[in-house]
Amino acid sequence: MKYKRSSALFKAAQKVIPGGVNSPVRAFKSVGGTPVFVERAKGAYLYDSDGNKLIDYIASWGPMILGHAYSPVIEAIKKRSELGTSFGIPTALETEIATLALDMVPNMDKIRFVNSGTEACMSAVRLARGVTHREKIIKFAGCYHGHSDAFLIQAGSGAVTFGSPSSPGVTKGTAKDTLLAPYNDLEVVTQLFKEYPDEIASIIVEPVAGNMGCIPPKKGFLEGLRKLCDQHKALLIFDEVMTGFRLAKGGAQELLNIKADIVTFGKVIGGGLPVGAFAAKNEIMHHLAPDGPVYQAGTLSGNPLAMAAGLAMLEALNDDSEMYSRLANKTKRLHHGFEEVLNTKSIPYQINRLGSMISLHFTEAPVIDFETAEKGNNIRFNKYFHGMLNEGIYLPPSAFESYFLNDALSIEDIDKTINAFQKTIETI
Ligand code: KE4
Repeated sequence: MKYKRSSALFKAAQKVIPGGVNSPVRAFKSVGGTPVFVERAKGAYLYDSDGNKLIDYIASWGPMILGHAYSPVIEAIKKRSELGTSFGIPTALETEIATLALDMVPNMDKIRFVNSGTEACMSAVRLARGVTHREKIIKFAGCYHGHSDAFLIQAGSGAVTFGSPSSPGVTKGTAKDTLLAPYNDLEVVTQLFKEYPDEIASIIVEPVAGNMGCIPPKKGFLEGLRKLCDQHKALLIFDEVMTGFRLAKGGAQELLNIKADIVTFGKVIGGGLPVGAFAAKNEIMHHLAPDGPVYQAGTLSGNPLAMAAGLAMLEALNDDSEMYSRLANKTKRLHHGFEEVLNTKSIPYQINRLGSMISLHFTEAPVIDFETAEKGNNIRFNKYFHGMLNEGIYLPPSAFESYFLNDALSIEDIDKTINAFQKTIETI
């Protein structure tokens, strides 16, 4: 498929926007080639600027779980916009969506809305530090919690890995307070608590990792983190920006039956508009301004349009108890279809899947953390990505991303995707 118009649009964008995009992954740097520009989308389909119709497997990186331009959300936005788009004054609507979200998610008493997943995670860490009066946090290599300085830290050297900035502009002072451990590795976490007794405010973790491809937690991993936090009086933050309202109504806490102390949200909770949120029990949330001293604020936090979109989305999810099993079954069908194709070839591969999150890795060994994810054959992945795009399938443009299925995908769409894979596999 030629991408003449997208290339022209990309050139124009590069003149006025850094890298031509407002978020780096969209620039196709990791898979090469020219990024596709999209004109519109409806249901499971994207319509790009070159007139191609593509089956979408990123769903805007998660939010479009019921498909694009989902009518109840569109109607809610239209209706609300006529009442004014932003006030900076409380509205009853914020209480409505907060109440519904807290009904759907277990174990939380209060929720604060912000404008992105980054803001939610950044605020959650500040809250944990404010509550515990401790400064260090533990995160896991390959987990992504947004672009706040404390998270842009890569593993240093040595078994007990010290953080070092993974981006210019992040100071060594910041990095020293972020400790790294490999995902699914309780040993290193245990050792970090020994190395830094009473200094660790919290562990922040993606309960199901989605930023190294999809990596489910090993049996006992999250339970182990829960135990270590209880032992050392640190707070366990579940970053559910991806998994929240996607894996189940109550997210990973419900599906995996583990209680976090603070949970962050994004993506689905905003129905496609900019919304993040973080939630906790009263005894933690009462530390947050204006009740308590931990400061956090935002001009557009609780924005009525975004709240209207999010509320319509959550209402739809709350009313359709079959949705999650339906979506998980579609993901399973895709998984088995890919496996059937791959088993006719001698290409090493791993497929990781949980609920409607899935990823394909061209590698021999099981993908259980960032190190094993990095062993994937990227050249092969890039050929796979472009091959599928040429067949009209839009996958995440990076081997280190989860696919996000949406409920507008039909069985026919899934089977078309499997057929596209059958053709593509011959070329890689
Ligand atoms: P945002 O600030 O992008 O809304 O959320 C940051 C974030 C936090 N936590 C998790 C687990 C996340 O996956 C994200 C953002 N996800 C990426 C996709 N891997 C967003 C895509 C992008 O950066 O453009």
